[in-house]
Amino acid sequence: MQRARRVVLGLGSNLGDRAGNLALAVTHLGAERGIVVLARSPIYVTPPAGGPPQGDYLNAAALLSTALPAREILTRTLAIEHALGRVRPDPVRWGPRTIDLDLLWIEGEVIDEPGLTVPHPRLGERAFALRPLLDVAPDAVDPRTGERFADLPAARAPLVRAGGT
Ligand code: A4P
Ligand code: MG
Repeated sequence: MQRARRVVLGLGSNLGDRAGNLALAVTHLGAERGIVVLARSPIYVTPPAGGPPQGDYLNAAALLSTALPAREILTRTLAIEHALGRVRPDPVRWGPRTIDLDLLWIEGEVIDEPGLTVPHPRLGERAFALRPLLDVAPDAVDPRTGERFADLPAARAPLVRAGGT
């Protein structure tokens, strides 16, 4: 069993009770054996990137401490997505969804396997993923390059916080 390390998940929702979906996902994560939720970011309202015309997303991130292997974390997040009503396979790529949980970053780990890439391949370009990650892990470094995520241009892109969060 490896030692616990920091893991950041990206959370997104643009269907149904969006804020409720994000909150429920964090509740489910905290109820998992072997996972401790250390922090969650503010919630941001973000225009959809890619995909068909669809409503705005709420995006956030959760900082976890866990010794679980990356594959096991993915299995658990897929189960939580399912429990929250995510329909798979997605009817449309990058279409609207009740909940999307992405494994954005695992401290010190690079994974390139079929069905699992960590850090998340589009993390560096997407303010809606990068900014919440930096809220909960401001010192996060890209293990592939040693570069601080905070130094990427997308880290400075403006993002709108949801009211009351
Ligand atoms: N997979 C591989 N690596 C990972 C990882 N690091 N984390 C595989 C999670 N999953 C990973 O993902 C498809 C498959 O990717 C999974 O079964 C897993 O084996 P998915 O969640 O079914 O589909 P997806 O999320 O639509 O695909 P993808 O390519 O991950 O899309 P993105 O990049 O997550 O984009 N706009 C805004 N404003 N906010 C958003 O949150 N999200 C998307 C989805 C598009 N536009 C958005 C947002
Ligand atoms: Mg996803």
